[in-house]
Amino acid sequence: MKAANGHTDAEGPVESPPVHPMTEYEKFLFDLKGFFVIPGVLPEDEVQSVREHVDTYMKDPESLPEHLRAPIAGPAEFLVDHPRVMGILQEVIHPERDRIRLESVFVSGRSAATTQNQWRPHVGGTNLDPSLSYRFHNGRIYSGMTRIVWELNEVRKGQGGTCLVPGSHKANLVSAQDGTWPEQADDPESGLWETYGCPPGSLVVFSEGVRHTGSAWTNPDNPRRAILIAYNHVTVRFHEPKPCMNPVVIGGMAEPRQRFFRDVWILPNRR
Ligand SMILES: O=C(O)CCC(=O)C(=O)O
Repeated sequence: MKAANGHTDAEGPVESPPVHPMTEYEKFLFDLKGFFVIPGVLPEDEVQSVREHVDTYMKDPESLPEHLRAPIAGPAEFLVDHPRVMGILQEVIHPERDRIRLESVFVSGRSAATTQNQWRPHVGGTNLDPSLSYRFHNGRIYSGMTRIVWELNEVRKGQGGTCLVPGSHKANLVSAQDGTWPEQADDPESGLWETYGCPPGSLVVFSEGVRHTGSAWTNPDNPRRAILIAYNHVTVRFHEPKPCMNPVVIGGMAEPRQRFFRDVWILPNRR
């Protein structure tokens, strides 16, 4: 028998932990715009311990035991399958947790002192590549690569958060895939770009198919500290594996979380 929300393996059904379901309004926003923000998901104590870990990882990774040398290890490991994230991914990628992979992670640490040109718009337009596709079929969303951003510091609107073109994951007449995305639309002043402000511990969710870019961090009071995680359907992979997500780090995680880093296949050998 198969668990409602889980998978079946040699040891029998594996129950998935409970998730916090995505709301109907969040689904509406994700379909309409390709992204949405949930302010203040993490309480202050969690933000603080994750931020401390990320700061150490950025500044002095060698001081961490080898299995904790990754942005989502140790005190940040719980982010891998945070119930708020799983509620979203199980709605937009696949209802079964085992059909979801975590394929890439990095830290964005831009600041007013060090920021360089971050304006590098990419993706956008209906995309048929499986990893960047966004489709709606038979009443449900099928999102390929889906980006989860944990903003650990305050983001002031227009001062360095991710910028996105709402609805661009579904644009029909132009596509970044075939090089027809208009240059005019990429101008930061084109009026097409949207961004956000949010308190520490907020969650930004977007389809990687949305045209998006980083932007210069101009807030002098705090740098950006964000963990950007890419999830995808288990049958596809877009990113080359990150060196930080190596067997030592993955092996240090709780077993159910290790499953997010399985190889890219579903069907086991039967003969
Ligand atoms: O750093 C950012 O705000 C944007 C990140 C980005 O471009 C991406 O996730 O592909």
